[in-house]
Amino acid sequence: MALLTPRDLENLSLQLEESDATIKRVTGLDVRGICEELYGTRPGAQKIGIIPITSGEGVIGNFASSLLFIAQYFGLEGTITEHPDITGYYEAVSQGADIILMADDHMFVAHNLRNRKIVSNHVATGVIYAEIASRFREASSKDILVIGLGKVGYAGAAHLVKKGFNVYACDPNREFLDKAVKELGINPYCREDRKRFSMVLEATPNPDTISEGMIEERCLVSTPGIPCGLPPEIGKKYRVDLVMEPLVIGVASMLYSVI
Ligand code: NAI
Ligand code: 0TF
Repeated sequence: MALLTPRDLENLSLQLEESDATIKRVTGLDVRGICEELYGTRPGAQKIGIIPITSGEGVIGNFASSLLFIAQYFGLEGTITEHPDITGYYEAVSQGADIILMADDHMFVAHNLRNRKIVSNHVATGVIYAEIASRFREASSKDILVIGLGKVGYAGAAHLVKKGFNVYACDPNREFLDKAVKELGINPYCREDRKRFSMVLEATPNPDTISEGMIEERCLVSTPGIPCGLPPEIGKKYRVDLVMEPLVIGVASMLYSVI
């Protein structure tokens, strides 16, 4: 799995400002508004304890400080523990943290110690990017394409099915595709179908996953994927609205979902 780099997390506030402006223009709500409607929650007096984790590839520069920025941006009080790992966990709980944020190379979780809700970044990210795609004000139908049915894409597809959308999906991993067809009832999609979409959730770690025949002009592509799956020249030619950001939107979804 490709991990975030300190460079991905540079200028996070500017990246957020740009995505939020696009989200507001295409859906009518900003990230905060979408999270409030999606989860029916609002940040209150909860304290966020952010614990750096050294296992695997170790601590990522700018990661903990980015989480602190996000917590504060959404009106929550946050602290980064002085120590990492178990000592940091002890420190956060002793200092009265209500919600713990921590990540190793495989799992990134928000755990509310008061109401016991826990969520993974994969699920929260899939759900919010799917929600954003599904709120496209200029959508031509209720058909929506999900590209990639891994941890993030599957959660997004499940959310869209639950919301009553006609979900089409593709993944070269046949097992993942069959599982989604069987469990969620989605429609398998292949390029040869020549069907085009005005709403797309892209959730792969690969570039160039979107080709010309898949999208309508002036469509919305909502993607947490790093790098971006939409080739810039296609984005320009089809005047695509693109929502893509490396951390804030997914973490906002994590926080609102456990509050
Ligand atoms: P994953 O590895 O579990 O799933 C990716 C899926 O994409 C796989 O099933 C793979 O077969 C499929 N895929 C690859 N190429 C494809 C193509 N051309 N067409 C269709 N499907 C294709 O990855 P995961 O955890 O679901 O993450 C997806 C992406 O989202 C990664 O780039 C990850 O770094 C990123 N991510 C971003 C977050 C954010 O906040 N922006 C949060 C979490 C993940
Ligand atoms: O890089 C990742 C995920 C993040 C998804 C959010 N976009 N792709 N996970 C590794 C996080 C490791 C954090 C590290 N252990 C630390 O600094 O605590």
